Parts: sequence; structure tokens; C-alpha cells
Amino acid sequence: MFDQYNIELEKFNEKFVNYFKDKNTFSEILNYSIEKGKRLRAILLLKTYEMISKKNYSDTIFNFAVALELIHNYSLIHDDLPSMDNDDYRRGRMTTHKCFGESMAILAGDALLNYAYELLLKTVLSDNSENNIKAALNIAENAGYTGMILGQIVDVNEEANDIESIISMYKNKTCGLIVAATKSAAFLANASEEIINEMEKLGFYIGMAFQIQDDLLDYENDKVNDKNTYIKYKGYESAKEDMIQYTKSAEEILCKYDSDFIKTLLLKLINRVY
Ligand code: GRG
Repeated sequence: MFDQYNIELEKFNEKFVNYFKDKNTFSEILNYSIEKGKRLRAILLLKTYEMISKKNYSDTIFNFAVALELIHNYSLIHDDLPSMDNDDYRRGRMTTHKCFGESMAILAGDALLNYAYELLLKTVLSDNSENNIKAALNIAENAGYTGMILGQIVDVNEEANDIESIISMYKNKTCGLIVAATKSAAFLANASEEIINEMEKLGFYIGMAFQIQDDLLDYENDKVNDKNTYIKYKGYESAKEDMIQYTKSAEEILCKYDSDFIKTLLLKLINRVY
């Protein structure tokens, strides 16, 4: 990625790698499952918070980013399971169920999800400002059965058969946790209602650009499998144009802020080749 991102990534990973300290096999499974991610949602939450508040993030804000990253990692473990996407590889190595078996993978996902809420509750208990409670609730809603899980249900049941329902599925499945990052950061920064709404839109635009870029990269493979994607209903070139348009919409919001980091991150995401 870019230098500044690598610095943030290292800073985050200093506390996040080997996060589960108990010396037992299950903690090893948890630590294996959370290794090697880009930490996109966590870093987006931290940098959006800094962009709005113009302050460095505290341990409280860091805990929110960790909780969000744990939820993301649980969703990947479960998404890779044989009953879902049935993937053998993730982050360049074997998926959790391939390494440790399906039962342990289900339980590892459950444990990460539960621990995320444990952490959010502990954090909110030690600083129970209304903003913190709203931020925690926002993460729960975006990850839950009206957010990411709803998107996953539509995907698994192959219910999205036109462009409107594809957009709605992406809005929930992919954008859910990205909106959770930008919008909960706005709550944490005590932002105005206008900024909170703007951060919700920003997360949606970034999430859509990110997902359409993923479809563009997986185009050949998805075509063979007749997968329901944005490209299937809009065509390759038009999907590419829309991805650029979503990026521009995100940039229009970011222009109002001192936001070089997020602007560069966005450009890196849409120009990625894997
Ligand atoms: C199982 C409830 C449940 C939900 C799964 C997996 C998922 C929801 C959503 C991801 C949607 C998706 C396939 C998006 C495409 C982009 C992509 C490759 C997402 C993976 O996120 P990254 O790239 O992962 O941020 P890392 O490994 O960097 O953490």
C-alpha cells in the first residue's frame, strides 16, 4: 500500500497480532484467523475519527477499531465455510476450517464475534458517553441482520437478480462494515448530524467502489460460475465507469476535510490488482 498506511498498519498490529493471550490451542486458532489482514475497516475508523475530531485517537477509540476488525474477521471465517463460499485459501494461506476443521472454524467465528461485543461493552462501561453508546450501536446494526448478515443471506440464496437488488446486497454485505467504520467514527468524534450523514454516504461510496473493483478483478472467474455480480447486469465497461463515479462521489465528500490519508487509501483500493 503506501508508506503512511504501512505505518498505521504496523501501529495497529503492534497490539492486534497475538491478541488472544491464553496459552491454549483455541487461542492459537483465533490468532491464526486474525493474522495478515489489511485492517482496512479498523484503519478507516481510526483515520476518519482523526479527520473529524482533529485529535489523535485514544485507547477508547482503538478498542472500537479492534471490535470492528474482530467482527470483520469472524465474517470471513464463516464466509469461507463449505456451506457458504467453500474457500480453501484466504490471505495467501489455508482458511481456518481447512487448517483446524469446520467445528473449530465455526466456534472461532462465534468467539471473535462475541469477544467484539464484550470489548465494546467493557469500553462503553468505562466511558459511557452517549456518543460511545451510539457508535457501538451503529457497529452492531451495520454488522447485524439488517446489515451485513442480510446482504450475506441474499447472496447465499442467490436472490439478487437485477442491478437494484445487486446494489442493495452490496450496500448491506460489503458496505455494512465500511459504513460502520466511517459512521461510528463520526459518533465517536461528537460530529454534527450533517457530518454523521455525510460519513454514512462516504462509507457507502467507498464500499461500492471497493466491491465493484473486486468484481472487475474476479470477472473471468465469476463469468464461468455465472455469479450474480454488478458486471453481470451492467457489463464490464459500465461497471468500471460506475466504480470511478462512486470514487468521485467519495472524493467530493473528502474534499471538505483535511483527508489526504483517506483519499490516498481510496485510490490505492480502487487501483489494486488483487
Ligand atoms: C458470513 C455473516 C457473514 C458475512 C460475510 C465476507 C462478507 C460477509 C463480506 C465480504 C464481501 C466481499 C467478498 C467483499 C469483496 C471484497 C473483499 C475481498 C473483502 C475481504 O475484505 P478485505 O479485502 O480482507 O478487507 P482482509 O483480508 O484484508 O481483511
